[in-house]
Amino acid sequence: MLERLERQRTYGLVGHSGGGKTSLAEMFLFLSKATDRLGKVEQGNTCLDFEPEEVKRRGSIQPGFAYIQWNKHEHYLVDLPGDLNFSGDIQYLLTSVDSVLFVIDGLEGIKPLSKRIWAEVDKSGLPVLIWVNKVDLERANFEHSYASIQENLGIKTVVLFWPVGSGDDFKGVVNLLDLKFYDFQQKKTLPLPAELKQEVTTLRTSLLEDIAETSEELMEKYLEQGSLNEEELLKGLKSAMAKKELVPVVAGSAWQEQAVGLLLDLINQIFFSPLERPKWQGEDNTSLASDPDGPATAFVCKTMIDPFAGQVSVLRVLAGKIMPDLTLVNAQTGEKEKLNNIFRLQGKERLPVKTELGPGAILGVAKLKNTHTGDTLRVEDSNFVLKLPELPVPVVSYALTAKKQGDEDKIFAAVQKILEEDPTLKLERNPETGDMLLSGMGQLHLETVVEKVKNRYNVDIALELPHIAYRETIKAKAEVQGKYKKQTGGHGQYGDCWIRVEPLPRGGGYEFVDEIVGGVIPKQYIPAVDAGIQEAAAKGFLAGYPVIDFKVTLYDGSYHSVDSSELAFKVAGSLAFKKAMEKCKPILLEPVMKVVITVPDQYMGDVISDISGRRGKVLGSESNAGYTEIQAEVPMAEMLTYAQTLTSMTSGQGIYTMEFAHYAEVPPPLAEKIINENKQE
Ligand SMILES: Nc1nc2c(ncn2[C@@H]2O[C@H](COP(=O)(O)OP(=O)(O)O)[C@@H](O)[C@H]2O)c(=O)[nH]1
Ligand SMILES: [Mg+2]
Repeated sequence: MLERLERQRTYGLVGHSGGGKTSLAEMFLFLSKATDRLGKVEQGNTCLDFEPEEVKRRGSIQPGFAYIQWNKHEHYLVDLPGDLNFSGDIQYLLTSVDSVLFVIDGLEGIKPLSKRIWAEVDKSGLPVLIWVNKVDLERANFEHSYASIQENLGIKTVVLFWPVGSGDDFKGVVNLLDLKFYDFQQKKTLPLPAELKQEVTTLRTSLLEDIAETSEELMEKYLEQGSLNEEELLKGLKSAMAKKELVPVVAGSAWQEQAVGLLLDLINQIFFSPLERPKWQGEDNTSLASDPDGPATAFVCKTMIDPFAGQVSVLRVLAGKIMPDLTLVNAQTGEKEKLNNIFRLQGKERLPVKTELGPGAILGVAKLKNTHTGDTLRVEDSNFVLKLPELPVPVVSYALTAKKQGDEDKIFAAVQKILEEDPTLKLERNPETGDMLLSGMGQLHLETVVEKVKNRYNVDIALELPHIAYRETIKAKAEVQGKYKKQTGGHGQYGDCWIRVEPLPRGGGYEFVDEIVGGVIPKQYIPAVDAGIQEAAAKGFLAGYPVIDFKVTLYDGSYHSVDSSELAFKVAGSLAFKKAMEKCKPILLEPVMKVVITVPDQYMGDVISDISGRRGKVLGSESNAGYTEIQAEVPMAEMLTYAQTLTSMTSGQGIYTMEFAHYAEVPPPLAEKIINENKQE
């Protein structure tokens, strides 16, 4: 098995949507004969974008998994979504691969959103190889793309495949590792043409120097021999990649199969095998070696729901050996899970596996009992739990409603199933507003949920703006009496209390102070007064929203030895509260969000003036590497459709995060409008 694992590569194709990741993976499948027909994204017939939502969009919204064999090596490859709407997948899958093939569009170079995705790759610490794609296009410009990589990604790069020509004139690439010229027309390797020698010599020298500089030993050799042989170069390069000191760059075209075969060879040469990767980091400072003889352990990096076959868990084998019928324990749920059938994933196809698979394998298993994305499966006597990357908090929320009457009950169950697939989605009922709220990373994220529910369960959902959870409070102090007295035939009702009501600072909540002396209200009735006040406060006074941030002091009252009861004092409390509200200058409060917006510098002015237009307050801004981060506080009611605005204002280059900050007074004219609307309802 060791020998086999040395020849195994597990990597992710990462990069901005549209760069050509899926097309490249599709070409990998075709060249390696894993498929006999080349799928094309725009024809909607690729192996990897098979979900109806992807076929419709002509683009990936789900990760794709594939397995190929190339020159006696096995590759497990993952085509990651190229959009931060799917950050959850990006994070968990970066955790599950050993290397990254970063794909950029040779026409556009590094786009602002590629930079954001790069930031995730950078955080993952994985070795990276950059593929500059689409060099076949007329306006493609490798020099420009290469410069934009150096300028934007803040890394030291070296060129490994140097493209000769571009567009229709893209003749071939020079592999600077072996100094051979690969000719596209003849589809073979040729000696280096004389006219390229000078340029190639310069590039080769800087490659040698850059690699030599990463290790003292290599530098000595280089100075001694005046060169490095291919083996030394590769070894040096691999270790520099692992230390994140160098990122090699290659160029070609996924579409025309230009240099894709060379790329596969290079992956065999410079990506880590699972035996070479660093140890897995677990919780509580534990670690686990990526060792086939270690305790069998796997990470659930994705869950997919197939309406027919049910749930498929995708596992990355971290250590040990996994084979059909193996039973593992879920570290999170404690459940014993038997892996009845295991299979490799090839898009939607399943390739059954009968043998044992070691670390690095990515495989699917159907119908586990109680296992979710992010869980660790392990042998019984292990205590290893993989440390998870931190997931971003969902920023965009919509209320879900049924388009067809009678579908309301189905919505919750159907959406709940989709949630299994994606830990960055949240579904909750807001008991106060009655909304069924779905929260996610962005509009696109939530729309794909709605599409999936429609395609899989035939339930039509509309996304609507959520209701705002307003609050009420007071601005003045008052002392009032609440007296409840009822004389009926027999047993009467008597409760009487004097309370002082005063405002508390924002966030102060509710306080109740008992200052009764001499038993003017007997002890057992005091909690009833408190309860009566709280009950009335929850129902609100102005517009039916809970009253918060006030203090009540119960300081006087009276009782009747026969007619007094808990109920009577509760009613007295609530009467007192209502009377107090009339005198205490009640106001309406609204939730204010802390918003952090990041946009390319040139949009800063527009974004700031838009925030002011939303009754927002800009707290500060900071510029760094072409981006400005703006911190602001904005009422939630003004942020409900912000995602769309920001996208159109910044051509899709802005992002933001948002969290609840505090409640603040609604300006009086607006408050009046909200109060009137609520009265009508
Ligand atoms: N000319 C050209 N077009 C390409 C190439 N690779 C991908 N494309 C096109 O670029 C678009 C986006 O490709 P896709 O593979 O979906 O990108 P992804 O979002 O990164 O997976 C599609 O229309 C592809 O046909 C390439 O090498 N050359
Ligand atoms: Mg794609």
